[in-house]
Amino acid sequence: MDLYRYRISGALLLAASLLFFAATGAVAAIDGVTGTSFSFTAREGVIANPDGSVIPIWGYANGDQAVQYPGPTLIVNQGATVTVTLTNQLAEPVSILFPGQKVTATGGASGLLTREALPGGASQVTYTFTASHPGTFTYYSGSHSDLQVEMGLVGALIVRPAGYDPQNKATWTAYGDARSAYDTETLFLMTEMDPELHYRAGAGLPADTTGFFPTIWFYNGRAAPDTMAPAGAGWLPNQPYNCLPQAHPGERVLMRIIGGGRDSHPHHTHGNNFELIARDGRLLESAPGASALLVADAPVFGTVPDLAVSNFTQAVIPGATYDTIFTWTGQGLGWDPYGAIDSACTDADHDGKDDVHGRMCHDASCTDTNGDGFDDASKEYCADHGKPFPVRLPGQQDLTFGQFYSGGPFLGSAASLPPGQGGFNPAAGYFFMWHSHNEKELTNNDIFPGGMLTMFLVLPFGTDMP
Ligand SMILES: [Cu+2]
Repeated sequence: MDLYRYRISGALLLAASLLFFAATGAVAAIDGVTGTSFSFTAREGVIANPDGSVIPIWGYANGDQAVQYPGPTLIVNQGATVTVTLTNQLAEPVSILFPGQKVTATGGASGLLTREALPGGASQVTYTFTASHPGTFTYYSGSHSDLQVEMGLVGALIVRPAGYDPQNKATWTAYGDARSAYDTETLFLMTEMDPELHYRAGAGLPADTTGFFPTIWFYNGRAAPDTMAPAGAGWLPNQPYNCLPQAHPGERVLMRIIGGGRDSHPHHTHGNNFELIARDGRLLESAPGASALLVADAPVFGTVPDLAVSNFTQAVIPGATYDTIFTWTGQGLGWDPYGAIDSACTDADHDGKDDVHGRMCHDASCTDTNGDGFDDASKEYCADHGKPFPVRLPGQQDLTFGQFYSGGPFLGSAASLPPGQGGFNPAAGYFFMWHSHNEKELTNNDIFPGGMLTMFLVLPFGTDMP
């Protein structure tokens, strides 16, 4: 996206950012259902979109909960025996495929690819598999798939590695070792819809998918700006998941990306490159344990598998999954994003910020004992430490404020704004647009901005996940 477009998009995005900051609770881990035994029902429902459209779907519901798009994210532990029992309330046979898993299916009726639950709710199928490999996987209907996956019968499967403990950050890895360690993770299940097919199928009419022409695009079942609204928002009862990557400088952000639809999508980050570390649930390594150290040319701190690939766009192919690690440091800006050194920074309440100005206080020196070029604690890029902001900011009365402007260009610097301005970025973070690099896919039924688009938020140190 160019800057001009970014600016005109602000008006719509601000509404979402407001909601975003109203959200509470840590979002370091992906939302989903945990356990070993699950009961899904395939049912009709609807989703609501930012363009005002209400689109009929066929979705998987978890237990007696609402039908949802996408299906419930299954989060299971490596080694667990997982069972999913499927009941069908749709008008045609339905099933679930778990690519990458050795599945035993019992009950129901024999279908083309697996056993199917027949219409009417009476015949159930139980799928059983052992989650032997950690990683990012998907599941979707193996019956009449050209229509049923389009209609919404698709979801994510995450297998936590052995030893994973949600309370112990030291155990947070995607694949069981330091090469896939992360501080925060976000799911990007990428899908698209042709609403005409949904209106026809939802009305019980024949829906010919050969004329497939999508006009709305989704991360985790939501089109922007709803991607940034809180998870579980009450006005989106069938779209419980949001898509809100966020991290402090230097932290490792795990993106779990899934091609969940029929089209390929170029998933694109701003702010830095990412390292692609795994595909389809397998690390990109030349031998088990082979690793590369990327400190010198960070984008990420620590190790990655030796065949990891650095890029700023990932082609996401239908049915495939990708794990990437992203880190933001501000390296290469050429100025100090924490603000010029202010020897008069007074921090009596020890919140890391100047008591009067609110801007981040930081040391007069960058402390780099391990020689990686970055401050040991803040991950500030030492070569830019203390470098002044490269232009002179106009006076307040001469500025037009962007919706996310905190009153100053520095991270954590919530400086004063005129009355009526601000409030959308109280943490004084940096926002980077992450989106599909196919610009057509940044719309909701031809209305820009929308679709496969969200914001990555850099949080200042001393501030927590909203
Ligand atoms: Cu862009």
